Amino acid sequence: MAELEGLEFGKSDFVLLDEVTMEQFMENLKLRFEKGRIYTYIGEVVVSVNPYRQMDIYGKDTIDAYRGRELYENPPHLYAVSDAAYKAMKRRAKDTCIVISGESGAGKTEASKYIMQYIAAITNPSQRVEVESVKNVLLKSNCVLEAFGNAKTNRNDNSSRFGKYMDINFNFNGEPTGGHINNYLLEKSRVVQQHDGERNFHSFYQLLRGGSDEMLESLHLQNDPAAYIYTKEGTSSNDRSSHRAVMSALEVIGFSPEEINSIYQILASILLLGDVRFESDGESVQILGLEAVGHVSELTATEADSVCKSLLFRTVATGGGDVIEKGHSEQDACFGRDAFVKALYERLFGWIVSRINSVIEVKDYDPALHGKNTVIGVLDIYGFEIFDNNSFEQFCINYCNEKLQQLFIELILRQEQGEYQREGITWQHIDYFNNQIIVDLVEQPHKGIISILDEACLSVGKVTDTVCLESMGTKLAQHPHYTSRKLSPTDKTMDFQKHFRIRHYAGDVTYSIEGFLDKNKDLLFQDFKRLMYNSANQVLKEMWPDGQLSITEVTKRPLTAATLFKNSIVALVDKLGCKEPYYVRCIKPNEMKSPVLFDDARCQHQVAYLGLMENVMVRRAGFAYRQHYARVLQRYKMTCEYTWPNHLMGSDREAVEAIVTQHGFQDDVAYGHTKLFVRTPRSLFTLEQERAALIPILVLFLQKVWRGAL
Ligand code: AD9
Ligand code: MG
Repeated sequence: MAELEGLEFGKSDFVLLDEVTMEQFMENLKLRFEKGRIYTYIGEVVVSVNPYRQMDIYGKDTIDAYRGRELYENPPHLYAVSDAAYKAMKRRAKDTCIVISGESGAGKTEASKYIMQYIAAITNPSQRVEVESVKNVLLKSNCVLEAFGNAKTNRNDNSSRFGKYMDINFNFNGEPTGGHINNYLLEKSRVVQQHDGERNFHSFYQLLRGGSDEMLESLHLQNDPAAYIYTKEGTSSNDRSSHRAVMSALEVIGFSPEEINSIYQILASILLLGDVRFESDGESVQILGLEAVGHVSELTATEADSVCKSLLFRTVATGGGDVIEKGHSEQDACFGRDAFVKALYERLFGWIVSRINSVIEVKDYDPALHGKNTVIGVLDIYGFEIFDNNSFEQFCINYCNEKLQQLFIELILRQEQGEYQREGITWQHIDYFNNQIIVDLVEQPHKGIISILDEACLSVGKVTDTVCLESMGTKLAQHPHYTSRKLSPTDKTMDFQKHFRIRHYAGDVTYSIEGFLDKNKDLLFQDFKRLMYNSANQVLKEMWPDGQLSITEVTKRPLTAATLFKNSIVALVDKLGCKEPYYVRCIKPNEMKSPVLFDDARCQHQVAYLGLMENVMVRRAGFAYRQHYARVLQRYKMTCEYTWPNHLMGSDREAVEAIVTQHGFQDDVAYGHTKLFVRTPRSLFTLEQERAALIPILVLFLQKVWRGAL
């Protein structure tokens, strides 16, 4: 529980609400937001409301105030949980993680950056060069990953279009020695298509607006995003300065000039490929825009003929073991080109991440010599998404949020239960919605949606999206969280041919099945892979190791996109599950990016689906407040005649018992082995009020002592 601030700022911990009702919760959240208090606790969980304005709460003074302090000694802040995670890691050699969740635009990425800045600021006081360099790379990596992985969406001008989990490694001294970044499901479809009012990834505009004339000329580009199909939507005023920042970050991280050049050659190739068109004369298909193809071949260090061939033909193995070249239809050629540029971008992004990892990887660490290598993980992953049109990407993202919610429930309950057991106090059960049933709906082998999708993708005959939807409708008819129009014929908002709906923990989402199978298959013609593998550019070649297989060697079907994603999320959850978790739950106050507007209905919805009420209830089930005896004594000893000015009891626990008894709330507490547990906040307020009333008297008394009046 946080240090009690003045009540004009509301309650700094939701467990201190007089009653746990939605009304009181919202009243407190709103009051604090209006008073500029954007952080509030639920026990050790930080609830954060996006202020949409620069707050003067992240400077050096604030960092110093939180450094090494306990959670309740200062007003709620991200720095306090960062410090708690750091202390747990340093003092108890625990691996910890900070999980940041909330919907798009709620402030997750900003929070993750403040957390990293805090950790960087409090470590390596002796300024050791190797440690400084690791910290520098960790901080600079944000700038690069945001350039390549973020984009303007209708919800957030700087929306992360990938999930990120970063481990920071520490040596026995608590100094960062390295790290590792995992990235999840980059939204690569954005490269070829964006919703109205949205943009492509920042990197393209930064290059076109910020690249020097010389650079653009060598890349065969014009300095105008509107000239390219992929970037014709909007520019932003800071693209130019961001380009410089990214270039310098790449250098600091350790990318060589050749590597940096290759990155921009790939971006340019993508932009140029976007403008390539195809035309059919009824018999064969031709490329319109051969000049662009020539530039692409130069930029990718491949033969122009081979580029053309990969765009127009695919090599297939016949049943008899022969290899033939089959010409594309116009439609196939477009599909192939789109798949190719998406894969180029995705592999570029993956390569950048692995290149950063190779720089910050912990090398030569010998636990026998250096002690245990501990880790703090920071998770900043896309929040729950409900759009007007929800597709495969939203399905994956929302599944991921179900998994994280499941982990939250498990860890928070497990932690709570663990604490009661350790302290020898009886645990009381609390009812909460367990979303395991929805997780199962998506991921269960043979029965879940992912299995049904995979089955449709792997079947020999041509299964369409609609047929797959039909099959889902039949197999999942009984599931309480699944609806299709067939099951709910009167529902006019759903199209029987197209839609299915999942009742997620965060609300109902109607998905359009269109494109699900293609996105799940994620087919890329082998010819493109071989083309890239045969590039004379080593960087490019390195990104396409699977291009070395000849067509007759490619026998195994690759795993589908949904299964790959599921596997990576299951691995992530396992990783988080064995660490001590800290949570930051972000709330977006309004849709207008306004610093003054608190949209009650929107906020209440988020509070409900983030399970914050349940969180408060679990935290209070039994006991709202718990604290070590020594701390309780220190804070409240002045309120009891047996403990002030000096306690004459045997132990701290006995002294605390005396305080509790004097104030008459002995029926409201339990005595753990090391901590006092208080059931209702009211008891604590009695103590606080008494303490507050005594302080002026005490100050007067001390002033008199100083003046020698006594
Ligand atoms: V998404 O799921 O990646 O689309 P996030 O990451 O939750 O989303 P982000 O951190 O990018 O949201 O925050 C959105 C915007 O809100 C930022 O660009 C800032 O303009 C603003 N923001 C968020 N947190 C803060 C803050 N602590 N102080 C000031 C903030 N502004
Ligand atoms: Mg983000």
